[in-house]
Amino acid sequence: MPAPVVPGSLTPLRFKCLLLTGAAGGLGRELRRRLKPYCETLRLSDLQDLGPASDGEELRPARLEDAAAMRELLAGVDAVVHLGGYSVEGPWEPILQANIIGTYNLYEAARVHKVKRVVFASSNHVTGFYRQDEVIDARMPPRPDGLYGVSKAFGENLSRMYFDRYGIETVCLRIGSAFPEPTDRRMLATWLSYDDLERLVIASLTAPVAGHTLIFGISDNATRWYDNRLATHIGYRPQDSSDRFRPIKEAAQPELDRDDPATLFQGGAFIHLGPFE
Ligand code: NAI
Ligand code: 15L
Repeated sequence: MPAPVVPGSLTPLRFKCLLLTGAAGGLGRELRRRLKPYCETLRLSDLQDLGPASDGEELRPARLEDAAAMRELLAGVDAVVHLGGYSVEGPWEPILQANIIGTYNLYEAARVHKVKRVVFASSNHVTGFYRQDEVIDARMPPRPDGLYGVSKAFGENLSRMYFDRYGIETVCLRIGSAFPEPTDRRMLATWLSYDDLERLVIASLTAPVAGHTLIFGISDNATRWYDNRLATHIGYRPQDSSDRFRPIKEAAQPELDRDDPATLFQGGAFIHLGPFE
């Protein structure tokens, strides 16, 4: 096992004001403590309670679908890590509000305030209908496995337009499964450790030239469905691997049902979810 990352040790302090959206969520809570050492002010936003502010933190509750609030939120920000949004397959309306209207509001505010770079939390579900026996790269067309995946594909395309028209750089992280450890056999391929998440976000924030880049967010897992060679300019080197969990996960789930599409497609169980209306 590699030595754990000491937060703040990957690069010298870089940002006067870094905005983290979705800061009350699972990954937001993790990145909150990990990103603080890299900035003078870490501005935290969510619609849920963010708890008390620590030194150097600024709490700014906001709903992504509130354009005026987003306009205020991005004032004075150097860069954004955009995690906020509806984070699983679900009904159309909240996905529309948070992931489509909300992401548009974020980029419009970024344009107005001349923010230079965004790290956007996209998802493996943009390409969830590729099969598990295919290895895909960022040039292959999206094949979303549901409305959630479509909304993340929208964010990827929207951010490309904001780069081409206005020069706002975005690194879209097609995150696999970022959890403390893999919870099932599928995650042996999709797992991203929290330390590697920090490495990926810091590399994306600090790469000298990021342009508009799609990168798959996974650890150095032996089994993987994603080829990141088109994104080596970002300089992300995963150091964890799901391999140490393999024996226990395979023992817990020895048989896979080959007739179940969730076993065949990369999106796993998401492909069964819905419709919700
Ligand atoms: P999460 O659901 O725990 O956190 C999302 C946060 O966004 C929540 O705190 C929620 O309150 C906030 N949010 C939702 N709707 C909002 C709105 N309308 N206005 C303001 N805030 C709103 O999700 P998690 O796991 O922390 O994921 C973070 C991001 O990464 C999400 O965008 C998710 O889609 C993406 N992602 C996460 C993966 C993972 O394995 N955890 C995998 C792939 C993508
Ligand atoms: C995602 O996009 C979700 O946000 C996360 O909760 C996991 O379900 C992950 O994908 C996954 O595919 O494991």
